[in-house]
Amino acid sequence: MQLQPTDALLVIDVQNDFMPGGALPIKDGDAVVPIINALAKNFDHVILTQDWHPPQHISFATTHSNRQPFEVIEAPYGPQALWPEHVLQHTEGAAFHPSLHIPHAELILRKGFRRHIDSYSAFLENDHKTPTGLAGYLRERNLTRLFLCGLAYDFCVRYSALDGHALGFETIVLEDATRAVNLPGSVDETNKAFAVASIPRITSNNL
Ligand code: VGL
Ligand code: ZN
Repeated sequence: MQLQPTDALLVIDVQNDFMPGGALPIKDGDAVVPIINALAKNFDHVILTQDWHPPQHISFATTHSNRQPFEVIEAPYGPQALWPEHVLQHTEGAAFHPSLHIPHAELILRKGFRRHIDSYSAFLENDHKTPTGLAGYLRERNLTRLFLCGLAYDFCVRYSALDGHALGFETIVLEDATRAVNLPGSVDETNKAFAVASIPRITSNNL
């Protein structure tokens, strides 16, 4: 596959709390770091996202009484999964993995920074309506094709890819540069949703 000047690499949530030993660990999460560092060298445009929650965020099980991580609650905007407290603003857990090395990354987009609404997607918060501003940024800069990687395949990569596609960007997932949280059914559902939307899953050696 030939890369073009209008391509962008979107690196989702490569943050300490999602790594083994972190607050919301993803199995082998750290394995994506060297792959993404190598990938990024092929792109003129790289955008990083950073999940960035305040204390008592709606997605934390501890914010609600008698709730456990991985349960789902009904939020005013729809179903919301609950998680251990993670990526608290300005903590080490919210920092990027120390080995992530992409000096030319041009934008760090923070999301999930408001207490009462979560944002898995880099484009729309979890009400599936409120824009983060990323679509406008990409359009103004004429970045039309997106390659997604990072964490987690079945949550933030999933919703970012689906929204990017729905908003009119050509969207491709670099599957070997992602890892999944793997809740029951979550990877199968993600694969199905990508197939329905005709979002290709490729490996980074195709670039
Ligand atoms: C994520 C769960 C909660 C992700 C973020 O980056 O996929 N998952 N917050
Ligand atoms: Zn989060």
